[in-house]
Amino acid sequence: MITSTNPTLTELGWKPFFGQQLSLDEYDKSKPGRIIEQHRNKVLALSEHGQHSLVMPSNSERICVGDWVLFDESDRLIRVLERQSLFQRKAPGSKVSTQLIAANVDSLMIVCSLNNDFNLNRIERYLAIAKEAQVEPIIVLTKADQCSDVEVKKQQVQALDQFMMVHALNALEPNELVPLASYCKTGTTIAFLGSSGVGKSTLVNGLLGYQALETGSIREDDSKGRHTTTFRALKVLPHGGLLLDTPGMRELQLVACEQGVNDTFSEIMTLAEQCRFSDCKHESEPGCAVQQAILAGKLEQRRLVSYQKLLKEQAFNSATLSEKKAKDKAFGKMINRVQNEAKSLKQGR
Ligand SMILES: Nc1nc2c(ncn2[C@@H]2O[C@H](COP(=O)(O)OP(=O)(O)OP(=O)(O)O)[C@@H](O)[C@H]2O)c(=O)[nH]1
Ligand SMILES: [Mg+2]
Ligand SMILES: [Zn+2]
Repeated sequence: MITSTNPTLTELGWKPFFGQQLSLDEYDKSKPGRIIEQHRNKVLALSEHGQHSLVMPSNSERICVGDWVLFDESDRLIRVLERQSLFQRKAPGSKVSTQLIAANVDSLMIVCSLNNDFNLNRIERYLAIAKEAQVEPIIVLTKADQCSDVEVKKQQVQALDQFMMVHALNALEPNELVPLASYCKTGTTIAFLGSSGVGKSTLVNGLLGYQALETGSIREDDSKGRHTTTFRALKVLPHGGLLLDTPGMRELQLVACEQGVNDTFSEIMTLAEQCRFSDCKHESEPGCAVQQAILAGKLEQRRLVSYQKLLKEQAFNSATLSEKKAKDKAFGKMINRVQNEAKSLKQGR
């Protein structure tokens, strides 16, 4: 299918990093495409030639929206290209696994509304996954039209990191989206993450200039969203920026995110270098520079509590995951051994 509106590879976010991964044979025989939607039994990729519903091999690697893939002339997936960045979390509920959220993202818009959803601890969670993936975070505080102390809240967010970009706006007002539009450069992929009902899809629609995505009202009693968006989708802007809308997350449990957490709380890391003991837990040890900073009013107690909580959480989840991997591996080995024994028994018979 060739139409004049198909984006070029550059407009889809193709970079030398991806091109370098192709063998000569793959250059000849395969086509690159970007995953724009992923459903239970359907994966959509967009290429220079249009949309392709990919045929997935049964043993396919894990894939997520934003991935660059190679496929053949019958739209059969060949392989997923190495990712430049990846957001992941612990799979929700009691499942012991990770869930891939988005791949090859250049900037992350962390969306938080200025009503009851406003929560600094939650913003820090999102910051940790952005830092872990080495992706630039931008904070978007929506529903400024429904908040009486916008500047105070904006300052609280800015205090988390003085160099971070923080915007407060009414997402329903096109003029107020102009500062966000400047991030949407050709070939740049911007993901939107945040709780349900904060206005992620409203922002994407506003930047696209048309109602590409469904949006939904929030509950009146507790301002919680109704989980209107149910799948991740990558939308291409007319000039080639890419916007990745995601369903609101009930829980964002960190996994394999130690560096991201440390980078999010870099002032605590700096203070910790001055603690008397190199393994200081910043609790009641003598000579703790972190506790001294709290006493002197230079560090918020909330920051330390949030830092320690996230650090513990990611360590716990990472440990559970590697335990499960080790168990799975041992189980796999056991199955192999039993099969081999059965084979040699048969041959011996
Ligand atoms: N007043 C006001 N309403 C807004 C703003 N942003 C979003 N809304 C409204 O909030 C509701 C939820 O917006 P959505 O864009 O559907 O939220 P979402 O983050 O995509 O939610 P999920 O898809 O459930 O994750 C809709 O009724 C929007 O019109 C804003 O800045 N001000
Ligand atoms: Mg939505
Ligand atoms: Zn200390």
